[in-house]
Amino acid sequence: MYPSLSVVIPSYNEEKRLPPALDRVVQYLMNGHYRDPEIIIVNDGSSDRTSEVARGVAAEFTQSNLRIRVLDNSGNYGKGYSVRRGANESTGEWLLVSDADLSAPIEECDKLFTAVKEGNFDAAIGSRALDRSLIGVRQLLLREFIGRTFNVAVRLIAGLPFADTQCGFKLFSRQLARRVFAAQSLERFGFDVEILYLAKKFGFRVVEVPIRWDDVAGTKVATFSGADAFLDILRVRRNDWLGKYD
Ligand SMILES: Nc1nc2c(ncn2[C@@H]2O[C@H](COP(=O)(O)OP(=O)(O)OP(=O)(O)O)[C@@H](O)[C@H]2O)c(=O)[nH]1
Ligand SMILES: [Mg+2]
Repeated sequence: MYPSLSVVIPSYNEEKRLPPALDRVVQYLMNGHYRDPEIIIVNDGSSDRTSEVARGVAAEFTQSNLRIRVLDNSGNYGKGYSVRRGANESTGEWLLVSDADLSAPIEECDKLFTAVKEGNFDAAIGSRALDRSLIGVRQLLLREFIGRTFNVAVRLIAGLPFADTQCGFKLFSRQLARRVFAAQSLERFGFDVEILYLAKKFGFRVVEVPIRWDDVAGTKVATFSGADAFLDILRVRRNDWLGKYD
């Protein structure tokens, strides 16, 4: 029996990048081999027409077996908040969290599934760092440098074994998602680190998988939020010391 899959897409001011991305995700799920496919777009207080364009696409599929739902946050609460909300409201046995720009082509989801199946893992996370020959369009050098530095900090401070925790393309089992998102406290860009830290703490098995990736112009991440993510690594350690995850 094929697994059921929910795709969660956190979206902040994505009126331009979301429609072509949704087209591709819809194609993938309609031609694919998943039972009960579902797409959940979490609109995080966008000031543009993200919600309207997403609802427009959803309306085209009300008669099909593909469910498309749009959740509107009442304000801009963060990517971490939005992913948690989408995860909690999704129903699939498996959950793919994907950025709205589809820098990781949706077809790479096959690779994540192959990896979890072969090794009996609870999650597979897409990685830009394991095989850089798979990167087509690279990020600006400064961005890439900050990303690498961030991941060194994650390894040193949070003790995680991964080369890239921040890639917006991750597959979680329902069991892992239920447990980990319930314990999540960080709601902005450091949440990936917390999720992976909690997964490890709770004994789940996570595999990092090299994927194809192309930078797409139009970033929604301000430099300041990037800096705050560094503090998030420390917050994870502090929370654990304080016993907040027990
Ligand atoms: N919910 C929510 N999502 C956000 C916010 N800012 C960005 N996002 C989403 O997070 C995802 C990643 O944002 P991007 O702008 O693609 O980030 P990026 O700068 O390209 O970062 P990389 O793709 O890792 O290089 C997209 O789906 C955004 O819509 C936010 O404040 N809230
Ligand atoms: Mg991006």
